[in-house]
Amino acid sequence: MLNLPEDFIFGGATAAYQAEGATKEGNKGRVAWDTFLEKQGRFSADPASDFYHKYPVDLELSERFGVNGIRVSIAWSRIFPNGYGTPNPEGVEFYHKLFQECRKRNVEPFVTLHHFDTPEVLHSDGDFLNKENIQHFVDYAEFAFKEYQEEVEYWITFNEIWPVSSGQYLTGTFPPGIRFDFGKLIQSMHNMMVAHAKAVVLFKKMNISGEIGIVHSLEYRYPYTDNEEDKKAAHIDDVLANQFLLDATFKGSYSDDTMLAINHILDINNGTLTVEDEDMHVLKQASELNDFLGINSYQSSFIRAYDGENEIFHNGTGDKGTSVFRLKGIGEKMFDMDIPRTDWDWLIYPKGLYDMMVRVKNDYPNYKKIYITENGMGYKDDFNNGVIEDEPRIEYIREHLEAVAKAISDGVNVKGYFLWSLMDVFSWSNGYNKRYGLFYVDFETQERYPKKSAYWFKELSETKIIQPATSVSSLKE
Ligand code: BGP
Repeated sequence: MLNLPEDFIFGGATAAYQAEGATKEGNKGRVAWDTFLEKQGRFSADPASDFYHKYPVDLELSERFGVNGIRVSIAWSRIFPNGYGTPNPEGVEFYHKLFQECRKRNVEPFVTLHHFDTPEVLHSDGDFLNKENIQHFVDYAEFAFKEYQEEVEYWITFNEIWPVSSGQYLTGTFPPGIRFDFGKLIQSMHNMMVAHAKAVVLFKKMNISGEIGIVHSLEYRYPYTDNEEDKKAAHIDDVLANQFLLDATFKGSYSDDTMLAINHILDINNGTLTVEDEDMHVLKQASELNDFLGINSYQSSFIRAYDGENEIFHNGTGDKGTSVFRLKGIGEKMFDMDIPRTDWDWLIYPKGLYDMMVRVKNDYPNYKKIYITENGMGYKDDFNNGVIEDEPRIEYIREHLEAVAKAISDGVNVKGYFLWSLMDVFSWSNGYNKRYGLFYVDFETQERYPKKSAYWFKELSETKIIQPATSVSSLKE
């Protein structure tokens, strides 16, 4: 059996919009998601997990179950309801109380400034396609660094630039719901990286204690077959989702190989990218200043060459086998390999996580350290009188932690793992039936129930030994 290091963080992850609920309380400003979800009418971010009121319960549970780190995000629109201007005292105070509670429970907060929830005023003014909004983000970051410097040691600028930009401009599953606009997609990713870089440079200039990094969703792309077309397709898809952002983060420039693939994608799809000298200057400056990289990883992709028209069907209901993802001149995601997948068609392939960590170490040797900031299994948990036997989730976590332990023994500097999610939360494009938590949330009563995985995680955190699910002797404490 494999071990994890003594000083390892055994964390749980959340995000403001998915956990807090209370979207109309405390003078919070609206976010684009509020309007987007109202129009869809499927579900809303109220009540979510009511973390706005229940955070003391979740942190008490964390402490009791060996969770010694938590990812939370600040809702920008609680602090600045319109994205800029005068701070809202109730919002500012809420996060002071939250961080103090984390300290009280010995749970280290890793705080994200932007987890998909730009204030609506700025979002409808172009979000990060509008360069003025970069400055609003940096001003908000500066306020947060100053205000919470006594309580927060670990800062994350952005959560997942690829998924948020592709949700907005490629798949249309995020507001403003635009599809197949590759120009906007890549421009948004670049501009968000500039915003990240400016915030990092500022943080270091402010000379306050603590560390700063970024979280990328990094999912390995493998060719479907060994033929040259599929290898090329997997490479182009990888550049779009992974390499473009890794280059920006750690090289502070886009390599020729990266730009070849990006220009190919833009040419085929009639898009353009504008990059200014000033942007590249700040990317370069920040590239040596990141204290850590957060990797979010849930699945891997197997890509086959594809030259037909763009076509995407998002499986947002858990009807296994309904996903379609084919991009013109890039590639098509394949699902018919002998690899298990979740009901949402996410391929369970822990080797992909291992390969990605090793790749970061080899290709971006200035990465300093890695936290796995999200990994976990969306599952339709069976609630049986308060007992939730979620063995498939334990198995999923176990296999991925083994990949982490193996990467560590192969020289990758990994310092922690945050399970997505600490407790069940609201899922952006799937609603409430896709559960990930260690703690089951009854969304009507807001009661929490530790799942079998929580007992397993507690043992793991105490022993640092990655055991099979059968090691959990009892579901009662
Ligand atoms: C990541 C996001 C999280 C979370 C997770 C699970 O991309 O950072 O916010 O939602 O994915 O995704 P989903 O809820 O779509 O299953």
